[in-house]
Amino acid sequence: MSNTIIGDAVANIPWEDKPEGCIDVMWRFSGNPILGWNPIPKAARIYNSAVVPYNGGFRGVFRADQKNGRATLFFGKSKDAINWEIGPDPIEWVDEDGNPNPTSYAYDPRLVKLEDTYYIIWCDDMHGASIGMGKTRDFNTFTRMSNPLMPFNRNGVLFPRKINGMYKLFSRPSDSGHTPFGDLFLSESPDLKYWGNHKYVMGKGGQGWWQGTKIGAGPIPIETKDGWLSFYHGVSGTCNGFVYSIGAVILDIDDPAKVLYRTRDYLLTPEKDYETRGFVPNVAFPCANLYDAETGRIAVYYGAADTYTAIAFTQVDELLEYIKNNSEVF
Ligand code: BMA
Repeated sequence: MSNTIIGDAVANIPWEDKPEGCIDVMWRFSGNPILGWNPIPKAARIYNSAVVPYNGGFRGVFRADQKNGRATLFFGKSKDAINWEIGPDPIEWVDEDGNPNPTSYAYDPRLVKLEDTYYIIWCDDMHGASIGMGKTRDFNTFTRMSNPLMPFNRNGVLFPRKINGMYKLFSRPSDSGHTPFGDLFLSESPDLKYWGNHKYVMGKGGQGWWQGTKIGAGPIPIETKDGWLSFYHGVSGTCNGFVYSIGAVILDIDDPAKVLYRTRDYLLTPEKDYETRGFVPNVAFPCANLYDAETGRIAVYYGAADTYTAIAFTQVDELLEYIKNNSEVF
């Protein structure tokens, strides 16, 4: 029993106990990667993807780079959140009137249940990288909504409930290329359409060189008794290119623009072959988490090397304690 997470008990999320001798607070699934090269006929690589519990099983929205190189979103379902049935075709988006409303490209989806609707947030093309938003109730009809923020922006992450009557959205303002900068901001909306009251949350850098170039929000934040637990990616610029690692932050429960604690050291950095070798080497990019509120088990889904989908585990009480005791000074 843990009861530190305020949320549902989902006993069948993927889980493995920490391997004997492991000193880390986050550890990898021994079955990684769960998706490899050419996982379905229409995709070369599926990674940076989002999953949620659904009717005793799981559903997901997957970033699939097709064989023409373009990133597209596919729908998938699974009984165990490890073995996925994805596609075979990309999601066919419609507008609010039910007319076709295709994306030109779409990547790095996040997926969250808010009230009785599942919302998908992704990196969309609005004359350059911008945040896209859409919704579905049944994973059959997918409706595109208006873009919440102006370009250029990426890593939009919606909170799983309203806070003081307002929806909250993380974003990371950027440029139209492989952005060499980036901090985390928070916006709010009464209706998921009009967004404002933008606030700075936290920036790159600090003591941790692993997050010295840019940072970006990751999975949907998890509500805990100590605040919002939010995994994010931190990027280091090396002479061989960017390196993407995973960190975490605890934010004030009533005002998530307020940082309480933030990891000084990364929780996971590319080490394994499937993280250090692939289409883009040295990338661990978290986009989803599943949790079981009863045991405090958390499974983090991350894209590895822009090629694979992988899972890492952590336990909420151990993790919160670790973050508090090894926090960034800011
Ligand atoms: C970012 C995004 C991610 C990708 C990462 C590393 O800018 O495009 O989708 O995983 O770069 O290539």
